[in-house]
Amino acid sequence: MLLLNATVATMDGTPAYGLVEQGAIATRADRIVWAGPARDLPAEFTDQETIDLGGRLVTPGLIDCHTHVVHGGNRAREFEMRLEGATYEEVARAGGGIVSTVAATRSATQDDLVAGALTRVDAMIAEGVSTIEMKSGYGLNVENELKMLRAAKAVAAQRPVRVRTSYLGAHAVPPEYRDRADAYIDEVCVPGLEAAHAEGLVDAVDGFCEGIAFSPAQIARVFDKAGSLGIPVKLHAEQLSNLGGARLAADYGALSADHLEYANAADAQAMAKAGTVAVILPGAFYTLRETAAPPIDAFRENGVPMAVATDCNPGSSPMSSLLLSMNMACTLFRMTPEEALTGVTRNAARALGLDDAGQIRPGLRADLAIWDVEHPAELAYRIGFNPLWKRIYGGEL
Ligand code: DI6
Ligand code: FE
Repeated sequence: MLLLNATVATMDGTPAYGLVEQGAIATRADRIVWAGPARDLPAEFTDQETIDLGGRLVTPGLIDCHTHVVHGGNRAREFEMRLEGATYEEVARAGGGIVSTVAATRSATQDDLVAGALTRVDAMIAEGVSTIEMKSGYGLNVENELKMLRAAKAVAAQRPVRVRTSYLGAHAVPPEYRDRADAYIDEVCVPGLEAAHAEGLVDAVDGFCEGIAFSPAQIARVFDKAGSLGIPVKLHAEQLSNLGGARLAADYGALSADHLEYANAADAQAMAKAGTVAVILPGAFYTLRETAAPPIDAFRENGVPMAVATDCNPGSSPMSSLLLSMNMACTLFRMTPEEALTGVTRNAARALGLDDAGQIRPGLRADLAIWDVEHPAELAYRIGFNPLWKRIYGGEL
């Protein structure tokens, strides 16, 4: 395929979006084989099926690198109760909170989970997303953690989208292990990881390091098992308090540390040294009406790569719009539109350990989003508006 008359945001790390005006992109099978100014296009690519983009903007296909898109039920009633003045305890006593999602996920069949996820995944694809990370973490026993990961894989079989799975057995302590978090790690979380890995269901291992979840020492036990299995790690860190999760992640050479509202400059330095990506999740900040913002300036000054994701989940971020998360990252956290777009392309790929996506250059996958906009800043600027014109996934329109 040959795309002509394109404005190409290559996101290749050169300044100003790596923008090429009057550009051309050639693809063969599922790969980009050439990209650059049309006047430099080699003759060998001119005999291909040609699409004139009329000056439209082409970006790499977007990558949502942190989602809990597979889950049972929803928490709209809990949202309503909180707005009616119910306290957190009242919500919990009425069966709300994360435990209600665990119950709904356990009682769902794998097909139910796939059907529910597809409603959100389709919204993501409609916004130019081509790769989605999906976590387990609402099963919290071996059988149901495996069911969630199998459902994530099944989504990829039913839609033109790439799925990367993260095992999040250390997300919360289930009711049957109340006050026995250590036993949960040893008896469920670690054996569940071994079982999921044996089935080929784990691309990365994640955890929730927080007062209401697991301590750094407990997470370290899960990360040690991941290391012995050769699986990369990432971590929900410093979302509600600073427990040292970001430094733990850096110590383990994590792909990413995510949320980071309570991270500080020392955390940013440790992450920079380890090459750990900061995944910024403005949807959770917004939904929880958090007031502490992640230390964007410290990440910038230390050269920590920043990604942006939806955190799509039924509790703290019931959001499936990656474009909206880009807007929020700019308006709430003062990221630039270029940082936001880098955060859902090049740096999102890095947060998933992918070296074949997130930029437009020869050799990478032909996953492209074509937009009816004049300038890439428009993608972060508009609110609740989807300018996607067409999407190319694996070289297919
Ligand atoms: N941090 C979050 O914001 C979500 N999980 C996590 O580790 C919350 C998940 C939920 O409330 O269902
Ligand atoms: Fe999350």
